[in-house]
Amino acid sequence: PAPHLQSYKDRADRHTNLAARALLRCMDAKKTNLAVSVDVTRTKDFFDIIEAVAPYVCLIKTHIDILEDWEPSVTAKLQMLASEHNFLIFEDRKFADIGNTVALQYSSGIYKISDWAHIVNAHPVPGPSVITGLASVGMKSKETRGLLLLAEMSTKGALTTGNYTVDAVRMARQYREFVIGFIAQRRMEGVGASETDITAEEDFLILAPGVGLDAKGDAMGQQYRTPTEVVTECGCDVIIVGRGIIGTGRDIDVEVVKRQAQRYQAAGWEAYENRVAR
Ligand code: BMP
Repeated sequence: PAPHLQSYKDRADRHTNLAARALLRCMDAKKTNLAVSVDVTRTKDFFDIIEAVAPYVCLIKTHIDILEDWEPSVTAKLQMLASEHNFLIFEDRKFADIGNTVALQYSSGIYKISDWAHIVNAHPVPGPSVITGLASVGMKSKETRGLLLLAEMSTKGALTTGNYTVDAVRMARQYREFVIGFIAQRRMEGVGASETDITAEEDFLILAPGVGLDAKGDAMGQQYRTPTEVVTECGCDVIIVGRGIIGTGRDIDVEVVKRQAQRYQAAGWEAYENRVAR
């Protein structure tokens, strides 16, 4: 059967990339396909949110460069929490430059992303060299690292359509040891593939942003769908939720954050169970 009709556990047992395997294992063990996007600018809020949602997530998604009071101890603590609470870390860096530059942006600068992020993502726009550049760092790491390509975006008017998406999937197929899946809005197996392109062991994870239970969008082009639409109907594996959980106000209410995380975890898991039971 297609990957999205199999259980996360079976897929974990079969997956050859260690980061993908760890993520699927964690999803199965914690019964969650929820990733929380911790888009806040103060380190205190960042950790308050992570500690509140940790039991309910498989993945914490960061934009590390929006923290105004970042210091090296932040990423050290994040790593500690990840192993303590069993979740993976995804830095949403969206690399999009020549291979040499993305390798430096991944490994160096003040953030040294490859030291602590299990998963990163890249725009396919530069072509395959963006993958090989990042792989020159990620595949050397002793740790388990994986890359997601942005095959589709959630925003109104996104240019990630048609042949662009098809070519993104073709690129990923050439580098299956490092590219573990896509940021996308639906499954990608059928996209741009002739029968011979797809091998039985191909299992790309689909992580979908643009998920909300209460709002349809924001004032800046974001569009939301429900976990049922995203997971059951479109076959995505992980729901990425930011403001639906952390709220839009300046102050963080950890009790509300916790309740919303539980709510999205339950909705995401039910949507998954309805999918594999079909
Ligand atoms: P929110 O749920 O608050 O709309 O946040 C969505 C998060 O996912 C943001 O961090 C954004 O950068 C990211 N994202 C997205 O919304 N759409 C995409 O297509 C790709 C993204 O990484």
